[in-house]
Amino acid sequence: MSHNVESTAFRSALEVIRAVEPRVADAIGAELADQRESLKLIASENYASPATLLAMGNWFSDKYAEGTVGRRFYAGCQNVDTVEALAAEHAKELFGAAHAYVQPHSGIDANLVAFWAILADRVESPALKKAQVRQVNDLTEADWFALRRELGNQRMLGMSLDAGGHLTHGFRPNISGKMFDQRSYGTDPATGLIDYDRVAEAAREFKPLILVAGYSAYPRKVNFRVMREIADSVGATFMVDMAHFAGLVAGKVFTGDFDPVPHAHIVTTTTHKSLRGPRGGMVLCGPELADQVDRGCPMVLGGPLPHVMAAKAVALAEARRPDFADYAQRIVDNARALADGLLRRGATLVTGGTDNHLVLIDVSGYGLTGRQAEQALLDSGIVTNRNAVPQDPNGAWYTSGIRIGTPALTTRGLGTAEMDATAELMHTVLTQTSAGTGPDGAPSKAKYVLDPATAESVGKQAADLLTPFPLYPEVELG
Ligand code: DSN
Repeated sequence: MSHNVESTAFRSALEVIRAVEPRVADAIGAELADQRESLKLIASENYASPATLLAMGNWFSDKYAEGTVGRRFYAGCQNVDTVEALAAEHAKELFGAAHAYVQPHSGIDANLVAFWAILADRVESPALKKAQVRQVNDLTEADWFALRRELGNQRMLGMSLDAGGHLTHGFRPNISGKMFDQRSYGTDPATGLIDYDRVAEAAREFKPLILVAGYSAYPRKVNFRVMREIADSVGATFMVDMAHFAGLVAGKVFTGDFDPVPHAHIVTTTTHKSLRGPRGGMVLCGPELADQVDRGCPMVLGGPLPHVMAAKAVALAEARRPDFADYAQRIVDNARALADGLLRRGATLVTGGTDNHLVLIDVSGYGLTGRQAEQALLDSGIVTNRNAVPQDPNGAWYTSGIRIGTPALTTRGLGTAEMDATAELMHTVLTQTSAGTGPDGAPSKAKYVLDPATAESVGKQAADLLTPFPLYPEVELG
């Protein structure tokens, strides 16, 4: 039995929880077991360090702390101030940003904070000006009406969802698509790549207040210098959502034109994807937007989560260590090896490959929808998620794509040889699965046929692949 501190910490915590509600303790233990056993290829997931996880489980969770460091709406926030300031300091140093706001609870929240800050900064509104100088009580009904009309009538240009953009970049089912008069740019149908001339043309025609770059399913780098030039040419504020690739920016894999921080007016991110921190969000900006960004809570956000800010401080300190750069480079090397392995075995990849942490497979060539492929892979111990491909005929629910990413497996220590083996396992499942039919015999977009013996054999090989790379080897729950 191990007696290291991590095992002791987690075992003790589970013992305390078990005394109150054993089913919760069991579920936590089961989650670790499941994560240990699965070949996790979800591009947006990772494994935070024990220190990051432990920083979240404490009495900071009990504290209300609306406001910002040193300027709270509640008394007794001196320790919250310490961790919030530390997290912001680490973020500024890591990314070379003038200002960091570490309160957002998620990426969506971070984007809402940024939208508010940009609107407040950019929209010429006498009513808004009055509100900003704290004369809210003096606003007349006509002022409020003008304010709503002025704020609610602004334009955003972002990447379309099926080209790899995110829901919060103006897609209609999300509040961003309802708040803004939105238009999107896609990718070149022949190459799958962003066509910057087309983005510039769309910007010239549409004249957005905000130009958004960033993605959740685009497997290539984005040239943020060029995007900033486009934004400047039409007087737009340039916002980058780097949620997916923040770890690659932190690890200096994306530098120069591909580092969003020097080029964007405002950058948002999550902290739990390639950055490998706790679940949460963050906003980086220059001094011009800092004051509005800091109004995120209570303007847009509920009370800050001090326990998560403590964990952000820990994870960001980890990301400042030299070995994080090595980790970030290995993420990209692994994604390339996975893409190459799939291509060699005949897969069709959107854009023909990758230069970041993710790969998007068009599974229509196997005669499958994304939903069928996702489930068949899951049956075989490989966890992925279905995702639309550009101009997807199957829409966002069934889709024609499978998105995979390497941040999590790279954390476990798997390397390029294991990525090739993973490609082989995926190839086996995708070529051995066929589309099924519904009860009426009609073709189904959800049903599929895969010999259970094949699924079992692949699942066994996937488990064998993971055996030399134990997850949280320092944690033994006994
Ligand atoms: N859910 C995240 C992802 O998987 O990309 C983005 O919101």
